[in-house]
Amino acid sequence: MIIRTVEFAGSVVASDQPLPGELPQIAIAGRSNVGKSSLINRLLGRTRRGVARVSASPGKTQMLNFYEVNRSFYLVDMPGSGYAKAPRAVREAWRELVRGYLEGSKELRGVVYLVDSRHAPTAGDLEFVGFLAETGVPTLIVLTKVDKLRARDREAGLRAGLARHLGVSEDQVVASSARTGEGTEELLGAMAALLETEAES
Ligand SMILES: Nc1nc2c(ncn2[C@@H]2O[C@H](COP(=O)(O)OP(=O)(O)O)[C@@H](O)[C@H]2O)c(=O)[nH]1
Ligand SMILES: [Mg+2]
Repeated sequence: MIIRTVEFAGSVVASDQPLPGELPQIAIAGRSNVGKSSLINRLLGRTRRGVARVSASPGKTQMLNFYEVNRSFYLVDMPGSGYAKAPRAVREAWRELVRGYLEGSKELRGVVYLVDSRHAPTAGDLEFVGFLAETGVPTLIVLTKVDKLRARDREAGLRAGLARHLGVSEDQVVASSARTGEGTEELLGAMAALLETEAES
């Protein structure tokens, strides 16, 4: 997939709010600081002037940001998970927004879920991926920041181990680095494949 145009299309702050338009969507999610903004900028080819802000104060944004790509689909930037140390009310609002969107959007073609390659998946990661499995939305898992791993850790069956841990198949897992660009083409290809499939219902 070649990225030709990217335009901010709007934000959604409540699950009963209409989406910015009717185009098919790929959503991207992961807990705060996992490297989501960096990866979005890498995917969309904006390493210098970012479309998604790399956060200085992570975890603040509680909205879905829609970026219209190639006038043909939305990449939806989901807020960092509400499982961390956020106050209960913030976590509940997050859950309602994210679950409402994932369950309700008719044009959602897939979710890209990010996990930090240096740590085992958290309880929040497991819960989120479990929820995706329940809703049946096609899921890609991206291991982030693999440039930070030592070579021997990389060779130790990282993708297979994570796939087993999360209960997904190994070919759903992409190793990536926003720093080196590793995995970008593979992920764009997988996203293009999801966009080619028809919505299920
Ligand atoms: N080494 C390395 N650092 C990264 C990578 N991606 C993100 N980071 C760093 O991780 C931190 C969080 O990144 P950010 O994209 O804001 O994460 P977000 O909170 O998930 O949007 C920042 O300091 C980034 O520079 C990567 O691929 N490699
Ligand atoms: Mg961010």
